[in-house]
Amino acid sequence: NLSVLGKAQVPEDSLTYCPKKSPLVGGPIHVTFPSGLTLAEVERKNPLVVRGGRYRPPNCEARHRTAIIIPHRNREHHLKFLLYYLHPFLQRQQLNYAIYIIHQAGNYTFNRAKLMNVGFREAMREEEWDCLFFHDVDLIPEDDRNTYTCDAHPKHAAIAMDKFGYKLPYKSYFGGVSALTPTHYLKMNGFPNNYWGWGGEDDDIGIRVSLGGMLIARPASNVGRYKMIKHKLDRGNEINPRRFNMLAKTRQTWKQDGMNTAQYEVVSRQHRPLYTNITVHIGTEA
Ligand code: UDH
Ligand code: NGS
Repeated sequence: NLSVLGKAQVPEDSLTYCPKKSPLVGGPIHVTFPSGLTLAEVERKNPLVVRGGRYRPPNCEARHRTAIIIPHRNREHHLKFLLYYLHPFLQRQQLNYAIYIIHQAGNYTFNRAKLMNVGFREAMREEEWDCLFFHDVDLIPEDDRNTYTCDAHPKHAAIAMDKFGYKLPYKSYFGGVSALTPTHYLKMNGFPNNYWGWGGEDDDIGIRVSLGGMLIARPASNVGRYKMIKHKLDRGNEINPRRFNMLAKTRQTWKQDGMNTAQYEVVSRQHRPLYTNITVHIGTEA
C-alpha cells in the first residue's frame, strides 16, 4: 500500500538497479589504526547494517550479492579494524553483502582452508550469493576501486600488499584475499581440508584453480592494494612441515579432498550486529 509509505521508504519491488559504477566510490584509502576504537563505535558509524552484518543499498537494488568469509580464531583486535574499514567500503560499492566470521572452536592446530569450506556452505545456506570473498582478518583494502564482485575467473585480489612492497611475492601467489563464484568454487571442489597449520594451503588453492580448468583474474596493481596489520605467527598455527609433500600431490588428491568431503559440526550461529559468527568444530589431523 503506497499511501502509507513515507517519502524515504520505497517499496522493495519498485527499486531500480544501482548504477553500474557506484557514484560513492573514491580512490586510495588512507588506512590508520585509531587507538581506543570499539565495536560499538563501528556500529554507530554503520547505522544501516543489520543483524548478522548484512546490508543492502537503501535507494537502489544492488547488482551484486557478495558474502565475505573470514577464517578466525583469537584475532578480535584485527577483526575490529577490518570491520571498521570493510563495512563503509562495501557500502560505497553499493553491494548487497554480509560478513561471516568462521571461528574455529578449541585449541587444535588452525586450518584456514577448511574453515573457508565451512564458510562457503554455511553462507550459501542463507542466501544465493553470487560471489564469495575469502578474506584474511588482517588485510585492509587501500583503494575503493578494488571492487568486491566476481570476475569470469577466480580472482586473486590481494596482489599488492605492503609487506611485500606492493608486489606479488611470487607469480602464482594466491593468498590473503580471493573471490570466487559458487560455480568456480564447485568446479575446483572447493579448498583442501588437510592443511593444518601455517603455509601452502593458498598455493594448493591456486593449483586447484588451474586443475578446475580456470585462470586467475587479478585487479590492477594500483588498485589491489592492502595494508597488513602486523603480527607474529599465532600459537596453534605452527608452520606445517608436510606442506611441500602435500603440494606435490594436489593433482592426485583434489577430487577426493575438498568441498565434497568437508566434515564439521557447527557449534553456534550468532547474528551479531556487525557480522554473523559461526563457531565450528572441524576435527583434527588424520
Ligand atoms: N587466523 C586466525 N587465527 C589464527 C591463525 C590464523 O584468525 O590463530 C586467520 C586470520 O584470518 C589470518 C589468516 O588466518 O589472517 C592467515 O593466517 P596468518 O595471518 O597467521 O598468516 P600470514 O601468512 O602471517 O598472514 C603469518 C606471519 C608469520 C609467518 C612466518 C612464516 N615464514
Ligand atoms: C609461501 C607459502 C604460502 C604463503 C607465502 C607468503 O612460501 O603459503 O609464502 O608467506 N607457501 C608454502 O609455504 C608452500 S608470508 O610471507 O605471508 O609469510 O602465503
